[in-house]
Amino acid sequence: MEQTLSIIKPDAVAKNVVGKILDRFESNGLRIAATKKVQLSKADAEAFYAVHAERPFFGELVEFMISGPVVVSVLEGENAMAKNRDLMGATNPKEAEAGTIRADFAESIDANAVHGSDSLENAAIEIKFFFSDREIC
Ligand code: YYY
Ligand code: MG
Repeated sequence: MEQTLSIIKPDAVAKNVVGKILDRFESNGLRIAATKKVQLSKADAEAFYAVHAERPFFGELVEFMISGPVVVSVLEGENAMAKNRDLMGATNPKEAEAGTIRADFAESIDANAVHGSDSLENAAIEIKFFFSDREIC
């Protein structure tokens, strides 16, 4: 069964909508194979977002991701990676379709509520970044 990584970002954790976001996954056929709340260090966030290291927003992205705890989950189901991206909506919440997580819970392009793996290859790397095999059920 396909797996993907989700992160509920500090803005959404601070707004106390973790349960509402996890419900979007479960209500749309995804299972939560693993989940935990984590406070990322600067080194964690820099390593996780290394692909964006040269982008102009990298410094702000890292500062935002360490501004409070996040909730990381492994989501499992048919087409889990693409399905999660659909449920998330566009990166900029102002462009996100109505009914998506970012349209409903995000404020801005930098504080945009959720992360989701963007390929199966990255999903495998990102899942390993956060979870050991025994944590995924
Ligand atoms: O995969 P996704 O999160 O939808 O967008 P990415 O292009 O991978 O960018 C990662 C992350 O960086 C985005 O969720 C917010 C932040 N960001 C930003 O702050 N400003 C931008 N112009 C683009 C992305
Ligand atoms: Mg991305």
